[in-house]
Amino acid sequence: MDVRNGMGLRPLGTSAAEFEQDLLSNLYYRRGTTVESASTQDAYETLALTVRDRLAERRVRTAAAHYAANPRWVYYLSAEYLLGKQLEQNMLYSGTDRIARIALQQLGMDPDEVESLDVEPGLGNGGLGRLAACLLDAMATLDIPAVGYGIRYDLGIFKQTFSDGAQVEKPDDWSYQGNPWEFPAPDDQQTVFFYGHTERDEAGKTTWIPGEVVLGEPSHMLVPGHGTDTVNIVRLWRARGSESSFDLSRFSAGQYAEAVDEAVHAENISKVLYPDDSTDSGRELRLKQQYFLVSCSLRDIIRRFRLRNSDWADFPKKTVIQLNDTHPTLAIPELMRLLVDEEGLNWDLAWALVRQTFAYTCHTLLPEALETWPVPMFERLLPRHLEIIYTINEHFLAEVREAFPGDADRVRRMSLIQEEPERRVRMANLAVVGTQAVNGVAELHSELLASTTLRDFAELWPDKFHNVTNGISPRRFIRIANPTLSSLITEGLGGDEWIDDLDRLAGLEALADDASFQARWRAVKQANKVRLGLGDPDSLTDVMIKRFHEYKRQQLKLLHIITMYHRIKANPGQAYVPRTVLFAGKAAPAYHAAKHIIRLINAVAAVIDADPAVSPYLKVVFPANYNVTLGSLIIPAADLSEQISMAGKEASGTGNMKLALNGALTIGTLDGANIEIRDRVGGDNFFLFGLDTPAAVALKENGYRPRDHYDRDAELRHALDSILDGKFLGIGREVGESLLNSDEYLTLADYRAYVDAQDEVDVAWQDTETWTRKSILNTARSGFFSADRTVRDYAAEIWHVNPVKVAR
Ligand code: 8GP
Repeated sequence: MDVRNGMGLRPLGTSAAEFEQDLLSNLYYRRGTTVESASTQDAYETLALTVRDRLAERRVRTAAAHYAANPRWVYYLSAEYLLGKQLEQNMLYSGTDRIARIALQQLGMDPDEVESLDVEPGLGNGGLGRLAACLLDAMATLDIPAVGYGIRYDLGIFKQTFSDGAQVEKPDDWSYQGNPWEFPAPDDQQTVFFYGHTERDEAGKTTWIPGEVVLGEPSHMLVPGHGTDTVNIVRLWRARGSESSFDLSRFSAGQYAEAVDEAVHAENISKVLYPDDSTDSGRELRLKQQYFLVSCSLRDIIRRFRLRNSDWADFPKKTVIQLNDTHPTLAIPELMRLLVDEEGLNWDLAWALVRQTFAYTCHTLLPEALETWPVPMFERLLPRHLEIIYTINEHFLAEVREAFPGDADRVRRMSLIQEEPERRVRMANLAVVGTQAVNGVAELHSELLASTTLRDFAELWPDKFHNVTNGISPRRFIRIANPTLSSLITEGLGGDEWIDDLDRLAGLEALADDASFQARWRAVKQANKVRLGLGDPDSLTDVMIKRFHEYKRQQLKLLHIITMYHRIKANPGQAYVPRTVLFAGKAAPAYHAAKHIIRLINAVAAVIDADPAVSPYLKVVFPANYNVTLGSLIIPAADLSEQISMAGKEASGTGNMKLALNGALTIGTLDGANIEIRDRVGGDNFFLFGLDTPAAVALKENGYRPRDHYDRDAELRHALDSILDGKFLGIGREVGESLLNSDEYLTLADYRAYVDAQDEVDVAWQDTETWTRKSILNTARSGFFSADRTVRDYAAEIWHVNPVKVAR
């Protein structure tokens, strides 16, 4: 039932005329202006509010249904969310996309111009943050009662610009103009403690006397499901100084900076997203951020639990908390603290409840990406939590000693505290010990976690380890990103049910050889290239879009480009397959090696562009500031998807799935989810090359010498020499030297196989019909990579939750 009826409110209309009326009303009452004097910003905010209003009613109904059901909830804790723009999504999900555009036109406004003001909240770095957003989308679509918790960073991931081809970072003040999608919830504000010391009374009860108190101010954004009435939320916390943090007497004395010192200090906690994708910044502020997120969220989770429940024994029955990597792992000792110190539960009962409540997803294999914190810093910031971790460790190591008597080395490796070379708290170990399930994000990754990175733990608790292969939102990454292909698919399949049931794409197999369907498939790709506006739409669009990291090997792609350049220079008369190579992605600001690669790419692009013998065949483009919005433009235009990481390094990848779903063919190694993509699309429709994980490991163990490959392969030598000799505007010697002298990620070892596979790509491209067939089959066979399937896997294997349908 429409809750508004009971409240005597009028239901919002579904016609363009009614939408227009609501626009006018919102313009007047919420922006205080009229059509005649509205700015584009006024129009945008009003449009957003009018769309939001239509989801708000579903949200109210969802909350009522959840309250009535008192279900088991999924609480997703993540330091990062890359949500992407909200407007287009919310128009689609609320069914207002068509009427909104008509209404705007009726009012004399340009819908495209108005919509262009929607800003992407860049509250994440890369794959991990975007996965969080895709999972929220799928949970809502599958009617799973869920709340995402995160931090409302004032400044999101930096804006990337280029100066002389080098990456320059600019702050991303994403909500400078306000954020119409956000609902503040001041009633649910929380208080967070830091520093100080602990005290114990005679009864043994411990109290934490904090040295700093900060407020956590929540707001939430709506997370609507597609094709259902469920609207979940993502609740983001912002740090605030308490009222007393403003020093009025200092202000009156003219000491303006000092007067706000304390408040500024507090607010810095949610000031900026840490821009490192895989390395530990080691800064106290980051640990503070993590505790801030955890402390606010747990208190909110408990508040919600108490709305319908009173017995702590029921807590794990009603609550599963998924830790998105180790960033929110402090939730484990924090829940222990709340249960033992504040609620007075005994340790053993509290520990049993905690362990049943949490689950942990690991997103990496790189040992340097596993977080650890120096004990002295940890102790200063969170004195009580360190005591709790010590106690957990004592009990845990006793368990290890019992299971593996006399194995002191194992005990040392598994301890929650690293002793050498300095004492540090190991967050991944804590995350495994304090949870009921641990999962990797692709089959290979989960196997490698259990056999290498977390092997000791998998030997102790084999049943705790799971695989849940990542997935992507079909709504965002094909329906919204690629509307023309979506229409063609809907026509081909005779309905649009595939959007929420992606396995139905298999029906396209029957059309893969149909000449007229193929022609239309190509026309869509062509139009998407034109829409992207980079390079010749007839050329093979070859894309590598992802964070810059040496393990992902943008440098390998670059060596291939330089090789193509040399071949064309050597034989200018010949016909070559024209290619547009597109790079996009950011490097962590302190990751110098990755930034050198960026600079070299831009230099190579400039040299090629200036060379009339080469530029008709080869163009390198590198649009700045890759984000969800730019990705959504590039992915539908891609012919070839570069997934060329060193085997055993990429946990999963999700860009690989987005590109395959949009009909790009993959050239890739046997790494991460590439393996599962190839298994499904078929070896004939995938360009495989390079060392597999065992071969890569063996090569490194036997003493890898990159120079051997350089000495042996003339084309490789030519490519590397041209870098070392400064042929590309004098840029990139660091890249060349690092490849020749260390090449940690086996770039040179895979070079020949890669270039040969690229030659096969050129051959395949020239057979247009066969290529189109492969492209259609890639889409047809990508249904497995829907985030809906991923969420179903989590729900069945790890969460054990059931959907709650929201009645109309
Ligand atoms: C990424 C992985 O690199 C990528 O393979 C995977 O697809 C994605 O997570 C989603 O599972 N990892 C991160 O983005 C990341 O920030 N990892 C740091 C925490 C180590």
